[in-house]
Amino acid sequence: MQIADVRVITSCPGRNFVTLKIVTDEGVYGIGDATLNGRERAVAAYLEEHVAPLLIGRDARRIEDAWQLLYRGAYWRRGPVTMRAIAAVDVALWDIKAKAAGMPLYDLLGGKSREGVLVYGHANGADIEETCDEVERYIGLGYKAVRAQSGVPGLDKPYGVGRGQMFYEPADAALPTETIWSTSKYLDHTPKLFEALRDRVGFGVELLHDAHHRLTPLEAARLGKSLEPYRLFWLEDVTPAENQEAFRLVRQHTVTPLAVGEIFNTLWDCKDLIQEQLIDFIRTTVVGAGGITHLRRIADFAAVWQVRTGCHGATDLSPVTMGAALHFDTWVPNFGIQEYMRHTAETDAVFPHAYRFEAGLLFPGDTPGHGVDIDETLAAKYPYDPKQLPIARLEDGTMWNW
Ligand code: KDG
Ligand code: MG
Repeated sequence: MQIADVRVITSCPGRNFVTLKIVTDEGVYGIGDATLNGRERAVAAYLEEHVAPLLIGRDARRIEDAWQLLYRGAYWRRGPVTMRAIAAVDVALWDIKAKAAGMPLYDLLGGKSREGVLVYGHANGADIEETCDEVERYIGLGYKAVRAQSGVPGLDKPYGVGRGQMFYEPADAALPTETIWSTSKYLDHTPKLFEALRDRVGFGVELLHDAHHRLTPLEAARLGKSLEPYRLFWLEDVTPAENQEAFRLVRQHTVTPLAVGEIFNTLWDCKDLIQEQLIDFIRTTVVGAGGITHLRRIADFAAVWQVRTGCHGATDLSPVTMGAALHFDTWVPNFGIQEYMRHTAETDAVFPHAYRFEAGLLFPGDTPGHGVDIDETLAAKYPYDPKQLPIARLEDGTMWNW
């Protein structure tokens, strides 16, 4: 079964997505996601110029060899652009193999470890009251786990607060929107949010929160400690993790569970965090970390230290990544939770998919492959629309982490 055609499809059905379609000489095709929010063209060019010519004529069944070719063979390793391009090829090839075998992908990976995939939704509000209302709305929709983000008094556009939608869409302008950040205002406010939430909804629902890389290790430790009474499922990205050792300080001071990794691309980015048991959940996902082939290695490594998975699943991860991640989640023994932000109706129409939500769980469906397709004719009606992520500055103008 040889690779006969490789197509890169860039489209904006509500937001930008880069999708890879690999077609074999036997007519079976596979779909992969290559979206890198705000830097879409870089991955599309990497795939078109440097990867597609290597794939034509290769045996589509040799997934591992293709992965090694693209990783080792490029000489220049790792990084978000390279690893997303590799992920797109890898996921498309797993899709082809599972379709050719007539199996849902989870069966090819080793079969179901669970019946359904626990997901968390995104509740956000302009203030504490509105956020509590939103969390209740999610509970009413059947969610068993909810991430809560609230506006902070004195800060205009804090991270994670949407505009009356069921999702938070940060990439909103062709040039980055500037936001202002104050750690002290945020640290004063956030424990009040979770106190109010537990008063309102009790302890029967899992609550999560994302600090989005804004804190220093000591501030992160303080936040973790102050949130302990409210028993979070996890506290995410409390401090940037380029320096993995920074998490030692956080860990020494709090038993609030920690989650990191949506911006990591390889096992090398998180191996110290995992083997020193500095985190509880690893957030790498299929498109971010080199596809099913590499994500599986990260998960197996994490299992040794009882670190569980928590795949990134914001709207910039296309339905293709969601579908593939759900098959992975259904199989992976050390599963923790899956993030789930709903896509717009336009996105769902361009990517017909087999997965469905029911009573707080997502189910990948049983169609052969990962169960997500692309309607190329419809995709062509939504041309690329350049959008970048916002940036954050401190109140004195200093550039900070968004
Ligand atoms: O593109 C950036 C988003 O994926 C990110 O801001 C979302 O932090 C995020 C999350 O936890 O979903
Ligand atoms: Mg996050």
